[in-house]
Amino acid sequence: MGKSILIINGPNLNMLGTRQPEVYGSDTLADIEAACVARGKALDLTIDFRQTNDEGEMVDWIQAARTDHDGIVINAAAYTHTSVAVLDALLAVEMPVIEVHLSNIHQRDEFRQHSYVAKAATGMICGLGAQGYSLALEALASRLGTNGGSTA
Ligand code: CA2
Repeated sequence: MGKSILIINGPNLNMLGTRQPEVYGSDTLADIEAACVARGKALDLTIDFRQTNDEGEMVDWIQAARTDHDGIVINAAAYTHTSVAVLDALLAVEMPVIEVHLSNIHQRDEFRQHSYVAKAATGMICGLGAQGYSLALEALASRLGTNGGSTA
């Protein structure tokens, strides 16, 4: 049976496609979800795609993933740079975690260049726009040993 992947999107990512396309691309979050579901199908992964503007809700979702999911893709957005609570939840979850950012956070403001999430992440993809989510699913499929996952 296919593995289940939780994809978590943080604050303001519900606004994607409406402003700052030069930074974040022109895809909406619904476009990214559709691409993830399609990629997941090819990789035999079930995709649970969510967005929240609430830090506590994000922590609750990460905690629940322990029993409900096999891997996590997370774009914690602004909480990436501020949240020890999200880091602690990720450190406790004991499954592969891939951090994704649409923009290259290392080319941006200094405060965006530090990630608490990175401390708990198996790997991190940034600067490749929406494609980063699909690449994160490839990485998880490979680590979880599902059909279609490349070994790269
Ligand atoms: O590059 C990324 O994916 C970020 O996680 C996006 C976050 C930002 O705080 C991180 O530093 C990097 C912000 C997402 C806000 O997205 C908007 C999109 C359109 C309009 C307003 C906000």
